[in-house]
Amino acid sequence: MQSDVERLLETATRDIAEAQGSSRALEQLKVNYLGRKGQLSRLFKQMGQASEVERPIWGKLLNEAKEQLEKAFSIALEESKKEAQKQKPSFDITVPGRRSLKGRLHPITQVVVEISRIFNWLGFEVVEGPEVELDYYNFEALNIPKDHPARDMQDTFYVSDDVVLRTHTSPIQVRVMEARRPPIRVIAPGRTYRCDSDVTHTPMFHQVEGLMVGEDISFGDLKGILTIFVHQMFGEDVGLRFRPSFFPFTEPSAEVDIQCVMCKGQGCRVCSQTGWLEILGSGMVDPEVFKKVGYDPEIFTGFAFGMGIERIAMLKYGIDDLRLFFENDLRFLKQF
Ligand code: 2U9
Repeated sequence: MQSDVERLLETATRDIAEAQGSSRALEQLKVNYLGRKGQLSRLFKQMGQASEVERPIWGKLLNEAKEQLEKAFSIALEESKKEAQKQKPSFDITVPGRRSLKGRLHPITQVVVEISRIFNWLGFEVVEGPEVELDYYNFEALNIPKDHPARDMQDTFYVSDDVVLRTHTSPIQVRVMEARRPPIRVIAPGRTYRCDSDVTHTPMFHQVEGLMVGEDISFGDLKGILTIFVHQMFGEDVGLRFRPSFFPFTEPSAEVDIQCVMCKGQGCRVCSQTGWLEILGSGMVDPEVFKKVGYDPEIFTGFAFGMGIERIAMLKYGIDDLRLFFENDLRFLKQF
C-alpha cells in the first residue's frame, strides 16, 4: 500500500506540473485523483482487505496523501487563476468610448496658410530656411553694416560670434538667390527671434517675407502685387496707402498702411485716431544686396516685402493682446 500511495503522489505531482496554467485541466485532474470514483477513492476501498493492524496505518497514510493532494490542487488552481487574470485585458470593453478631441490650426498658422495661399495664386513659391543662421546671411548679405543698430546685442540673440538666431526671414531669400538665377518669386514664412520682451513684443515672433526678381520688375509691380494681397486678405473695399520709409536692404522703401479695420478709417483707439494701420514694409531690392549674391544690378531688379504675422492676425481677428498667441489657452484657441 505504501508504494501504491507513493506512486500516486508522484504521478499526481507530475500531472499537476504539466497542467499548470490551465484551470480546466487541473479541475479534471482533481476529479481523477480526488473524486468519488478517483484513484485515491480506489485505494481507500482497498482498505477492506487490510488486517486489523494494517487498517489504521493505511488509513493514516491515505488521509495524509489526500490532504497533500488537496493542498497541491488548491495551490495550482490559485496560481493558474492569477495567471489567467494577468493575461485578461485590463480594460472593460463595455465602457463607452471617449470622444476624441478635434484639433485645429493655431491662428498664427492659419494666417500663414492664408497668406501662402494668396501668394501661391500669384505665382510665388513657399520656401524655408534655418532659424539658427550665419551672421553673414542675416546681416552682411542684406547690406546691414557692422555698426547698424539692428545688430546691437539688445536686439539679436547671438549663438556665437558669427552665428545668430535669425532676426527676420530675409536670409532665406538670400540663400535662394545664391542657389538660383532669376526669375524668382518666393515667400518665406517662419519663426524669427529678437531680444525684446514687453506687452507688444515677444522674443519669438513670426514673419512672412516675399521676393520677386527679374529683368523688368518695377515699383509698379510691387504696388500691384501688394494691393492684390491686401484686398484678398482684408477685403476688396479696404483702402491702402504706400508711405516712404527706409530699410538697409531696399531702396526706395515703402511701408503699407491699410484703413483701420476697427473704425473703417474714422479714427479710434486702435489706429491712434489716424484712421490708418501699418501692416507691412517693402521696397526695391538694394543693388548692394544683388552684388553680394552675384546678380548684376544693371540687368536684374526686384522688390521685397516683409510683415509680422502676429500683427496681421491681431488686425484680421480683432485681437487686442499679443500674449494670447503664446499662452495656449484653449478658450482662446477654440475660437478660430
Ligand atoms: C532680400 C532683400 C530684401 C524684406 C523686407 C521689410 C521691408 C520689412 C518688417 C515688417 C514688420 C519686419 O516683422 S517686421 O518687423 N519688414 O519692413 N522686409 S523689405 O526685404 C528683403 C528681404 C530679402 C534678399
